[in-house]
Amino acid sequence: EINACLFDLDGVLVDTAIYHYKAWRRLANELGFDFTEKDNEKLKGISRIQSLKLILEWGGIKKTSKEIEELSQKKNDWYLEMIADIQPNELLPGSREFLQELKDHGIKIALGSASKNAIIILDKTNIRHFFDAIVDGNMVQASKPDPEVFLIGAKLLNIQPQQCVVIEDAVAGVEAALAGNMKVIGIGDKGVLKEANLVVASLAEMSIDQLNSL
Ligand code: B16
Ligand code: MG
Repeated sequence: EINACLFDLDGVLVDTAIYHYKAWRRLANELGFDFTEKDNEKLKGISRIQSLKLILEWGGIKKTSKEIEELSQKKNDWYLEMIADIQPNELLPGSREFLQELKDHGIKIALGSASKNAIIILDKTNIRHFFDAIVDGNMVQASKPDPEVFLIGAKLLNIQPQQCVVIEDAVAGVEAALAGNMKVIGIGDKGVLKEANLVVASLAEMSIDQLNSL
């Protein structure tokens, strides 16, 4: 039986994955190279610093840790500019309705995001009140595919991992959920999120009944 739902944020509830991609690409372009949307899949769900290290590897560029810190700050400033005016209408299809349905059925709700900007986004899109627990990038040591972010969420909700389902758009996030002994629903492409127990195109396709059939 499923008693809790743990949500990833970027790319699951809100359409912010595109802003991360734009901001990282701008940085790469400034450093003299580019990367594709397919490369970008590898950046989803991993921390800011790890993303930057991967991008620098792609560009064959070496930077000191001080420079890496500055570049990651620069990307985050651009990202914050892009999300400054984010509105509830940038919630992905079905997000708010599914959160409401879970609430109505007494299923606990947690956030499990790698982002350090998660709270700002929950506030601006008016969905913070749905969450019984919020775990974000400021609270974890190890980033996805390590299960830490979801295990902390389950613990805060006081629900066993086996009774949790994670909803994720990133390969690293799907792996994290499985490593934590949780069920996982992928949002996006079946070919990419192969390991998930179920893959749907968006939360608009989700219903409570599907949770218990996992
Ligand atoms: P920030 P999620 C992740 O959020 C994003 O998928 C990933 O692209 C980003 O690098 C990471 O958050 C860190 O975000 O720079 O805002 O701290 O998908 O786990 O909600
Ligand atoms: Mg995501």
